[in-house]
Amino acid sequence: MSALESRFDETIAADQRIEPRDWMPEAYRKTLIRQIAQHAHSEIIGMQPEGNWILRAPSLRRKAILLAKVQDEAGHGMYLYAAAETLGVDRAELTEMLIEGRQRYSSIFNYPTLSYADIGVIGWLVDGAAICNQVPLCRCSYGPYARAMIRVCKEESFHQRQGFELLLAMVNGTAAQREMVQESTNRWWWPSLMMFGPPDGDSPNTQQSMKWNIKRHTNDELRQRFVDMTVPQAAALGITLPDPGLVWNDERKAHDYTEPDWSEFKAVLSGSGPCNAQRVEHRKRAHDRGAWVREAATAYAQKQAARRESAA
Ligand code: BYC
Repeated sequence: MSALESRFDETIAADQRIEPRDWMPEAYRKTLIRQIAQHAHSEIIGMQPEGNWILRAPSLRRKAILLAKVQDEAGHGMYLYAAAETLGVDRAELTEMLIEGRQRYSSIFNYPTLSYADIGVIGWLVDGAAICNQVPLCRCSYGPYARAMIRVCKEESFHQRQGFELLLAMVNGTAAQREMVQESTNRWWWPSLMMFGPPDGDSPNTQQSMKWNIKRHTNDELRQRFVDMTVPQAAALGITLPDPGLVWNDERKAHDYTEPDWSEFKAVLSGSGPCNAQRVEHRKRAHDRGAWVREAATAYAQKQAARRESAA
């Protein structure tokens, strides 16, 4: 083993951070690029289902909150692309890979938003699941990713609270509004459980990622944490989670729950979810329409650089 490899192993064993200029095994770099890029793409694609409701928000207050949230997601995507760039990849290259289907984004964003209750339920369940998954990533061994996660998690907590607050207003409204919240919860519950990834036995990356201190918990551990956290919140809303198998297990001191339909998860990952084609097409269209902005910014930067050079 080389001195560089030993230093890397010692840093990981001491639970310290790897920084961009440190030597790292190629497989560690690749795993991080895969996960961080997928995470960045999720933030960017995740703007679509919620953005769909900005023009139809029921009040100015709701519109301002939703606009701020969607803008935050864009910011998260930017921090994460910047973190990925410290590993030697280029943001333009990552965007190409997303558009060409060579990199993934979270399965959850391939489901449609059908009512305004979905905005609340996404905040509550989807951001709630994201927080559960991402708080441990603040302790990830790769410095730039861990630091990006600290800020992202703070903003996600606000997102979760705004979702819950919207739902509280709806469940205290009319019977029709309560029904909207229940119907939306019924649709988003199972895809939210799938966000944590396949069951541990079918997760090819978990073991190695945990050895490298990239992941701190397995997919099933985090899913369980999410279920346990969500049950009392559903009770506070007076909403039923759509799983008759969801019961407290006093021996395990945790809830038993029914596994989501993993064949649906596989289908969504392989491109046949309800909105896969629409999401990628929309991203491609927005990227193509932004070409002139990128060209103008590059031309401006080149001109400034030439000016500085001739002044020197
Ligand atoms: N969707 O070995 P595994 C958000 C893939 S929240 C799609 O367990 P790993 C937001 C996985 O990539 C969402 N693909 O993988 C919230 C692998 O395929 P590849 C974003 C999934 O990496 C609100 C294969 O399945 N959060 O952004 O150890 C508003 C086997 O899985 C999914 C993150 O990305 C999935 N749900 O663990 C707006 C968090 N699950 O790559 C935005 C960071 C698994 O080998 N990521 N796959 O072809 C992680 O924590 C981990 O990457 C995962 C998966 C837990 C997701």
